[in-house]
Amino acid sequence: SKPAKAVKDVVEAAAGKVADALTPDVPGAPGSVPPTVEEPTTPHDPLPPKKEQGAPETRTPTGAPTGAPTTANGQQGAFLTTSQGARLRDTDHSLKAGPRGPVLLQDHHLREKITHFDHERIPERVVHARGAGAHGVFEAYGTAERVTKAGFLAKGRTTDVFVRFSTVLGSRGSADTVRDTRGFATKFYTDEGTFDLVANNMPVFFIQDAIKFPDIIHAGKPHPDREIPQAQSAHDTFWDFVSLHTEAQHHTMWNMSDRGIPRSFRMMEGFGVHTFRLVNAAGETALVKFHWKPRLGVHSLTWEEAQLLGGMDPDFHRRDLYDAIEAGAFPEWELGLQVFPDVPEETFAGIDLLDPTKIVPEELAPVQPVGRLTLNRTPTNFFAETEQVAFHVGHLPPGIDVTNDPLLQGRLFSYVDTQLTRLGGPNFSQIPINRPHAPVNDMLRDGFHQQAVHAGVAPYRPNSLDGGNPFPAGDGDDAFVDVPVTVAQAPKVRANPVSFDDHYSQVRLFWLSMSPVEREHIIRAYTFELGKCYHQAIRERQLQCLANIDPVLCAQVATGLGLPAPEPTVPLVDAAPSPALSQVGRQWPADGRTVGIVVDPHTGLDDVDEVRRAVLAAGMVPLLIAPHGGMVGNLPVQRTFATGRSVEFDVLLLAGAPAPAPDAMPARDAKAGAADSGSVDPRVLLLVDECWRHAKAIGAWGAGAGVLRQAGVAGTPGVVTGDSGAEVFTAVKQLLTTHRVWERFPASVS
Ligand code: HDD
Repeated sequence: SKPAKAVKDVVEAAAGKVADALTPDVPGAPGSVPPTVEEPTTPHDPLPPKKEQGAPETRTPTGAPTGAPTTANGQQGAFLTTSQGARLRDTDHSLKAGPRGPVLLQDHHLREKITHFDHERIPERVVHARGAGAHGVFEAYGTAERVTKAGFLAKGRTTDVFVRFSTVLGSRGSADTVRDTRGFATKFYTDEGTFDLVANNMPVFFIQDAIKFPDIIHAGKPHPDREIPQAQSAHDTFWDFVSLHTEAQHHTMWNMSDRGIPRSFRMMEGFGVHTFRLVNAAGETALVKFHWKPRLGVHSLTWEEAQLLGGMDPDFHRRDLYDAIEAGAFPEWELGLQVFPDVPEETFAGIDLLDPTKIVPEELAPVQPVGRLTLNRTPTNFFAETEQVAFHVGHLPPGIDVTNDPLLQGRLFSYVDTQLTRLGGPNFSQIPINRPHAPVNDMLRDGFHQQAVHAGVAPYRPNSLDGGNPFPAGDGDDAFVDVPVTVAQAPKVRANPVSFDDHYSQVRLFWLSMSPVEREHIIRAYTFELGKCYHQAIRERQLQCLANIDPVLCAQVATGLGLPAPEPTVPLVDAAPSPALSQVGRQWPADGRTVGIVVDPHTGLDDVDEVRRAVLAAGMVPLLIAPHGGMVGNLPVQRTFATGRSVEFDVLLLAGAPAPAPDAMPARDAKAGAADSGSVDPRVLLLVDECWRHAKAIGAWGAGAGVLRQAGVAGTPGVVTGDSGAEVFTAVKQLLTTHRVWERFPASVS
């Protein structure tokens, strides 16, 4: 893991940058710079791109840059031009026969501008349409050298990466915080060819054979008649499918768990799901599963927060990722490997390694760290990079190969195929974000959107006309290795191995590995989702699946639905729980969290600046919440009672007890006729109430402590008071290491 000093440096850098970002340029404010407003009328060259904005260079077959201009910066010179570079005087008026006359067909600028606009959209991804990307770097520890010859995993090697996170079901404009699996796709631009690790935040998949992929996606997407619901699994077709294809029950349970509603992309694990085959320099092979482990730990939203955020900030995860990177709080993950001997049965501890609905518990095969990923740069242009990036599970460097997992085999076909429609032809690898950083010398030619000007006359092998170029790599030339596994002589069948028939034992393992509070969340999620189904038969069929997982789970969901709980139809097998599956009970770094500080402009401001600085020094982001915008004392206000809602804070601090403002909503207590109603702004009471319900730490000092009493939460677990802001923040910081204060809600299931 990261050396302590490096962590400190990052945190300090983050603190400095956040502080800078939060200091407004208010004339007269201490340290402010008077604004220089320039009218945008004087021609000047466009702002230079940030130095890191350049696309990977176009390279010659020998790897030397061609000197061709990068296409990342499509803005050159000071003047507006046509697409052909002719300068334009006017782009606001079409060419007409007199000011009141009809528009002339000869207006080539008008036609070019509108035609291009008409074709700006491309088809969204058929799955994973909603996403957010970031650039970064991967540094290898060298610990994988024993099992793979992949150069990017050699000790000390650093490799540029681009990562795209996504939801699966929703359209491109859907909300970030829906209950769904998250994609976690990483493009490693290695100097031996691109490696795409196209992963999810869950280690298992709904189906065992790629031939069912269109079916599960048709079932999960909105109903074909009305195209609702958007980005939801809480509907009949989804539950119809997963209750009929019981292999889906394991992945479904992950979705119903807190993993389905991550707090942040920065706080998600990633899993390559399939077993891959590695080969080392000596030609020895091993089977592996890839894991991403976030430095900040795995944390989730509560379901109510996720729902509120869907309306209040549908871009919550995207914003969180970009804000963190731009504040210098770079998200980090370790890449880890679970390594298994490459035995002919392709099993480990009795678990079939080719079955993508099964995990190997980390307690049986520890995840061994092999390198660190740091995301340190946001994209310059969403469309050019995040939208056009094209991942493919078949983009593999020497040292990594596939296995016969039937889900992986189908994916090997689908990922190139889908880009042909989405990116309009076979040359998508030439789009800047997709260009390999290794020299490319293929014999692929022509096609839509060809960017390369291929020289020579003989794109075939062998040839005598181009001097024999290009040449196949020989031994010692670091070529890709197709591991020569023996393919069994077997009859052609449409069938799965018998071991694939076990659909329940690992779902039960997951359930048994959850803490009581996580089990409660799972019960509520199933009850909510099935409660949204219209068809009684589907609810009953899914209850039968739950009965085959656990009687308590089934009984509680059945009670919520008002249906009888069925008896299991398969024996319930008790496996030893896997603590690694639970998110609760461990402590994690708390940096990168958002701290809301409620201030009263009239009193209690003395401590606030000190607390704000302590928050920054802890690598967290303080947001001051006040009745009005602008400044309170000499401090900038980031949220008002009108613009701020509890869901954007991980913790709430109360430095004061602001009285109701004229624009406040009616007080709850006023309705109830409570004696002390009206002394605190009801929006502050709502903030406290929601933070409390969402199990967030709350701290107060001075007049703030009175707010806790009025909100009825004083003295409850995770609600801290003290003599000074510094003392309270220290206690709250400690609470944040476990992310939530679940002790507030004694669990009813064990
Ligand atoms: Fe897939 C996109 C992950 C099974 C077919 N998939 C896609 C993305 C991720 C995954 C993260 C988004 C990539 C991006 O950000 O551009 N998919 C997975 C995982 C799977 C999986 C972890 C199982 C272990 N996928 C899967 C199957 C098929 C596909 C079985 C088809 C047979 N997936 C696609 C696709 C997509 C895609 C249609 C849509 C957009 C794209 O590829 O580029 O080809």
